[in-house]
Amino acid sequence: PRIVRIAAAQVGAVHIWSKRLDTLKRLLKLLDDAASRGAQVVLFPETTLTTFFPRYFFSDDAELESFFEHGDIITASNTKPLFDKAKNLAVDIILGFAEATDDGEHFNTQVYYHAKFGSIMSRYRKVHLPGDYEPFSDPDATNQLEKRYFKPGNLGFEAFRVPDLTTVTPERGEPIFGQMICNDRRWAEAWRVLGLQGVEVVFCGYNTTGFAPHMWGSSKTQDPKEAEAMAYFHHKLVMQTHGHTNSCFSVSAARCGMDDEKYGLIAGSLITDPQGRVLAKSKTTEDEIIIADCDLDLCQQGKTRTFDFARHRRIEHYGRIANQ
Ligand code: CDT
Repeated sequence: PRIVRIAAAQVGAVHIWSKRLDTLKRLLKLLDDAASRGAQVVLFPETTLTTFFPRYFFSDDAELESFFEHGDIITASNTKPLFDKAKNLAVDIILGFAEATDDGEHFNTQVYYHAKFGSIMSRYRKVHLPGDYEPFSDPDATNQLEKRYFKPGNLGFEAFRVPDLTTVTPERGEPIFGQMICNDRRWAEAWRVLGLQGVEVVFCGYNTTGFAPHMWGSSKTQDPKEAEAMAYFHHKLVMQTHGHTNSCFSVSAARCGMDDEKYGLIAGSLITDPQGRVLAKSKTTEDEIIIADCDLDLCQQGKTRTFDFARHRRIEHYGRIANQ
């Protein structure tokens, strides 16, 4: 077996008025909890450090900018304590945050930090940005202005190998990880691009609204309870299905709970195996660690038999996927 103990750190409500230092303290505690349970890798959610700000329209640029991280994420004052703790505990972390680059671009980003190396091994910028550019005219609507506030990711879906986590055999090598962010998980293309690189674990942080009728359009249910149940169902469905058809584990971490005491985000953080089975699932809508031992050798059945891409794919029929 090639076992890696992986945790997802679910983060409950973060309000627009929450102090960054208070949120950071919660993240440090989650990291301590995960480390005390032997986690080697801990995934934090999408835009972990603030409330999910794309639900608001900001006309003031300075206010909008305050939700973004500037400079080197490892040493910036807002985030340094988290990376320092990861290094001291020798636990790798994956952190989602709103990134402002030195040349003024904005991305919805997630990074893999290798504790022993003390550096970012892989940076991913969200490709599929949901929602709209313009806010809804209805003042009661929940917006999702990701298309306004972020540029689509420009780094692609790059799988990467991570040393020092588990036994390495000559035939398998080091674990192969991949990243995506929230809405990406609903797109088969994102998974398949990682799957084609032999990915063994896909990490995905998310903020998923439990009820947003304006955003969904009128065809979806208008009943809040039913809508929330559907949001949970679809989240689990895509993680199990796409993980299975790409013969990999899936790890997902929710930013959840009732932000600003009125905007509900689903929980449902999840770890699934290549057969689509649930290994761990959150029980609350609050800060919570879920954890599982993931034996990466379990990817082999799918990769060499059922979903052996080299033998079974028929790419002559797939042209439309890339061309339209
Ligand atoms: N953050 C994010 O990408 N949220 C989207 C909501 C889209 S509306 C269904 C998601 O796919 O969960």
